[in-house]
Amino acid sequence: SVEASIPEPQREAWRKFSASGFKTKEEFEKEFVKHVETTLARSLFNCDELAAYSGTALAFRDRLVIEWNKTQQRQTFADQKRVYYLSLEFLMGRALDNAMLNVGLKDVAQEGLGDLGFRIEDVISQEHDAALGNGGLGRLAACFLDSMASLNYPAWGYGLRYRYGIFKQEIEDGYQVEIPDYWLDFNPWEFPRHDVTVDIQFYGWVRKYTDDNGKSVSSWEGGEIVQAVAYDVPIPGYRTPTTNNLRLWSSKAASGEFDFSKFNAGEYESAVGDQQRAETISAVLYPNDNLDRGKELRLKQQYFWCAASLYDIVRRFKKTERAWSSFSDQVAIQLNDTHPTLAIVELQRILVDIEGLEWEEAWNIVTNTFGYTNHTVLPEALEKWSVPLFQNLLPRHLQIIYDINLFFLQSVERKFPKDREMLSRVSIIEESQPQMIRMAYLAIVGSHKVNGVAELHSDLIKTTIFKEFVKIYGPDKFTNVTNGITPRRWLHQANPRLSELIASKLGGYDFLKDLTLLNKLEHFIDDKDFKREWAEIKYANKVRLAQHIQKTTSVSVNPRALFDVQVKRIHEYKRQQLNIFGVIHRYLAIKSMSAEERKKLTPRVSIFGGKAAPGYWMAKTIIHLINKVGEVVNKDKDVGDLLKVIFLEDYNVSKAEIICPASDISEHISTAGTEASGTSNMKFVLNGGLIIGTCDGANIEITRETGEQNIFLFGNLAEDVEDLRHAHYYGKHELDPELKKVFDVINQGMFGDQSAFSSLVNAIVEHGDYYLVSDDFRSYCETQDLIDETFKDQDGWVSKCITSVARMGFFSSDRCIQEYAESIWNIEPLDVEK
Ligand code: B1H
Ligand code: IMP
Repeated sequence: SVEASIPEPQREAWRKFSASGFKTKEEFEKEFVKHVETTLARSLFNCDELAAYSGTALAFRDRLVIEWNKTQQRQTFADQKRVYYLSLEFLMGRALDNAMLNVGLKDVAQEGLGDLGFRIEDVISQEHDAALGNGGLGRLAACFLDSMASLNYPAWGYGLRYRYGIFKQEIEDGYQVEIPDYWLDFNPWEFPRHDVTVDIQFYGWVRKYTDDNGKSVSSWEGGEIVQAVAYDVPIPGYRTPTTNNLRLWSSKAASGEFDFSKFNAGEYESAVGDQQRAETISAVLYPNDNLDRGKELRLKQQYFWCAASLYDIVRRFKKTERAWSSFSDQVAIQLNDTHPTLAIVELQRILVDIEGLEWEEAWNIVTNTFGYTNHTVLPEALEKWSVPLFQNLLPRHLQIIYDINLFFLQSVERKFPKDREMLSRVSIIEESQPQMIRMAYLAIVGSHKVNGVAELHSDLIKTTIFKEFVKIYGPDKFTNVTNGITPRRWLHQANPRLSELIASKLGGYDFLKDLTLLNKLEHFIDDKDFKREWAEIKYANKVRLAQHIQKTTSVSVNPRALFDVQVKRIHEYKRQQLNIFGVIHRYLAIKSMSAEERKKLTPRVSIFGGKAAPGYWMAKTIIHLINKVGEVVNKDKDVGDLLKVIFLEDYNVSKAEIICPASDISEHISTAGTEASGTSNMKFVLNGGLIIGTCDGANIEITRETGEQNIFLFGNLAEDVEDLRHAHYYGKHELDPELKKVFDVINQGMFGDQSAFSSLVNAIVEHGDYYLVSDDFRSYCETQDLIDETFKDQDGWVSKCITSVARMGFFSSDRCIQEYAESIWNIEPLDVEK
């Protein structure tokens, strides 16, 4: 082994000076000052809060790096199976607070920073969010990394190092404006590995020939080369030495590609142009949530990242000198949606074309290695790539896909000899003009397990989009792993006071490692002091959000009012339009109330936040309407504190950490059967808020766990959606009369030029109301009235919140990762005590 080859004296010298991290306040201060003075070349006299952030981050980074190196060595020595999580999105948010809490030195840093003249909250809030994702799917990947490290699984994340993450949102005149998110100016959390590079090929052609042994071989030749450079990000587990690695690939022109002949010929600009074209691949995250647009650059991103990751994984496997047949005993690869499906094809290509394995043997290895997670049933989000585009960019991969499809269809034919139609229904190639490659089908065929992300969703994929595949493979290939969230970030970090109160009752913070321990909180349901403190913490969190609202929107809201929050990507299926129409309905009701009636009404603050994809006009119109309603309502003296409407700009992970602890009610109101899971629903309940929601995604399991009396469910069921849409289509649905009144005032110009909102209204009145807003409007409004009534009994309300939190243990991403580990990856945690 490598170790044995290093002589003892050398090892001794290394051991002697091997770095060790700070533990005390003084040691922290020493590290901080050292970094500010030498790494940043600043001094006491120009150390502003940003410099203080940098100094603190660098001090903590050193600590992480020490454990990170040891973890990687430990995992290499242990030589057991690893899991690789391939995701085009990792929505990490800030790293410093998380690092401090996970290594257990936040108190030390707080005191140290105090000595040096800084408040830790101000220092923490200097950090720019790492926003390499759109929404739930990307944040799920980040929670999974936290859980895999906290549970000591040997796990790597692989992604792309976008220069620009999801855009920053500003609101101008009520409209969304997108600002580029350049986040890499100072990023102490990444380590460039200029020595870890992979050349990635595009375009070119396939040459077929017979080798010396008479074997027919395909070789991919010509085309362009772009270089992938690794950037590594340490992922610390909570109170464990395990610090895993997230490897992000950045693109640059391959060394041979900067064409010096062009340069010498005076074509400086075109030489630089080549350079820039290569860098474009990892330049920007596609800002679409639940939408596939089929752009060539996106396909390039996907192949670039899959090929670089596969090369790295195969290289690491080859160091073990095992037989190929043991590949899937050493390697599990999880595909976060279909975005990395090319990894399946790339592994098959490596094994067959480069390593010379027989097709069958290679394909066995491939299918035993991969697992595929589906995150959506929305047709517009199911990835398809046009065959001509693919043929041009990845000619050899297209051939391999054709072969995979051929062998697959042959096996289907053997199984269903009489059903010719079946073949075209399940073919990986859709016979359209042009032909399209169905990536979800390819992912199913190339994996040993396929899972959905909540029970309803996993049932739906088996009975709708993938039902033919259940017939072919049997039901066991399809399984459910309900999503989860990390309680470290979403309780302990976001809501430190609640976490502390819980710890005081449960006798410590073990619940952060085993969230089911929360169930002991039910013993305190009649404890008056406990409930009072609970309510005080919620109030303090609402005050903090109210201050943020005041600062960013100049609107004052009363923290005693009911805070009603809907923050998530803006999408018609998530139905922010239902919410804002409900707000208008409430506004009209208030305007027509007597003074007596007004006194009885529960004051409410309706808070919205979320980004619209830049090209999604309907979503942008919804944002516009929310803002215009806010302008009218918030300045209406007649209404005062009874109703306020707020749109929070630029919703992101760090803002979610302020918003989630401050809600009384949050809205998860998607058309039944459309939201695969949702994860913010879990975050809000874990922070002591209740939910208004449809019977969709994880709402159903939250109800199962917390009890029907603790959640406000409304609306039609998934099983009825098809019939309802049908009724709309044949004009058999009458617009809800209360909703009609809302449309009337919009059309009369109550919120400004009505033509700005006509598409939104017409989608419901004239174009079939695909998302069933009218069908659910009445039960939505009635349920909101019930919430008003329930909120009046504050003691009863707090009881519901405590009971719900006590029953949220199931939704830890630790539980979720353990399910993946046992039922899909077949991996064990690594003993870190040895
Ligand atoms: C989810 C996406 C998604 N599902 C395509 N699908 C994308 C699809 O850039 N693209 O092309 C980006 C994202 N995102 C979400 O995943 C679901 O809508 C949520 O319900 C779910 O909670 C989340 C995590 O499973
Ligand atoms: P890789 O698996 O070769 O990518 O290496 C990842 C990390 O594992 C390295 O940065 C080292 O910290 C560690 N590592 C790699 N090879 C060895 C080894 O032979 N012995 C111990 N640790 C190793």
